[in-house]
Amino acid sequence: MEINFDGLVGPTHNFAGLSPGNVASTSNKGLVSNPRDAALQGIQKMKMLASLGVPQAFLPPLERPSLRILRECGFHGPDPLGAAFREAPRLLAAAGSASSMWTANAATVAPSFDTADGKTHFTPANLFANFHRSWEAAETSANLQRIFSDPAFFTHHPPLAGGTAFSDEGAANHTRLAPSHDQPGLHVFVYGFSVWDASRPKPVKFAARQSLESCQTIARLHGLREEDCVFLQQNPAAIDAGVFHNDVIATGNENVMLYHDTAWVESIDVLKRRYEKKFNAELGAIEVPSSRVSIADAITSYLFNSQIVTLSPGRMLLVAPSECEENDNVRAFIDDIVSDAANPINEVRYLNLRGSMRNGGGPACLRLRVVLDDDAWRRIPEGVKITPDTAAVLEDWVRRNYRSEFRPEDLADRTLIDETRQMLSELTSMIGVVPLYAFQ
Ligand code: SUG
Repeated sequence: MEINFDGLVGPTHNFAGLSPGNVASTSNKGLVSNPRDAALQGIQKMKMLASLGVPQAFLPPLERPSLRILRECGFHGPDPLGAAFREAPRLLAAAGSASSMWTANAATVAPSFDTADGKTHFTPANLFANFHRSWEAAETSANLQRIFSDPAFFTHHPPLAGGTAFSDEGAANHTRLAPSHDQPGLHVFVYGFSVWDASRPKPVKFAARQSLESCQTIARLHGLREEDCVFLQQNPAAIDAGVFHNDVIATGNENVMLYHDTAWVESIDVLKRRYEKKFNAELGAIEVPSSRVSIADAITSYLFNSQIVTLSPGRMLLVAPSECEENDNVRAFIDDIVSDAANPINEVRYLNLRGSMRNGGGPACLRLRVVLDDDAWRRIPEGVKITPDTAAVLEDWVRRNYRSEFRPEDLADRTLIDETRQMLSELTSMIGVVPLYAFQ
């Protein structure tokens, strides 16, 4: 079964405008955020999916603001937050960003039946493309090892080294296709640039975040067979329009691939052929033409950041952000998908995830997909699994602890360190996975 591990929105969720090439992040810079609402919206999504019988878990937020980051950058004094605010405000914004909530960027995952050693493999994304996100990798890696802790089932690789040449953004640029989740899959890796092949086209306005060579390295490390991997290049013009990850322009589930006609340099035929060859079955390719949904509509609505989830064999649900419902072109296209019996998507639910959306994070950004069998799922700590009880405990914890207003400059507030540490300690004891936080 496929389990969604959603990132819990952290208490310092704010709009610092840190991600060039991510239209929402840059255009909402400086807005006042509401971390409490954003976290509750995320929990609402988890509850909704769990109530439909889709297994659901969560990954805890990283500690932010992080004194470790500030100290590693030379702020050792009694008030590192205040000093960084005065001398290096962008550094403080990075040390305070709640960006670990977008767990589609936490790692790339390969299920046990696809890998050479028969274990589930994880490579945490190094996130080298953005300074504020590059700090996540080490902590995310430690947390994944605590949650997927049994070495008989799980293999953890370190985040890729090698600097920006091996830039990796994790599952946001990776889709696993298969007739059903419980079968060996076809791994679709999407990259934005190649370090070593100068003939590949490049975006001109924004930097591409994922290299071909990082994708190939992950496939090798995970022990995937060559014939089970497809490498597609993101269309550089789409990156320049604001498509900073593949999951902003395409999404797949089992035998379905929903994609915009501007998504890749290669034609969909490449993928169709590979799918057919491996599974002796047809890929359910749903193309969204620019004539119906422009690339600008795709980016503002985040249609392709919807989650497609299997409710029962051959029955899929589209979990779309409410921005899709508000856009006439997008809503009309979704209505057509849902009413077309030729594809298995026969239901849509629109969710309000505005807090995360304003930083360029839709439903699919907020989750890391992990395919596990029952035995492996039993190895996961119960405290991170979403049930009506754990969801109620989490909601209560958020309501009691989160601020309802947060400005980027609030990161300079010296009381924030104790405030976040106290609440994260409480979360750790609720989850029962110790120690999640080093509090250095
Ligand atoms: O990396 N935004 C994130 C959004 C990540 C979305 N993830 C996926 N598409 N899978 C990013 O650009 C903005 C933070 C700020 O500006 O305060 C940010 O990091």
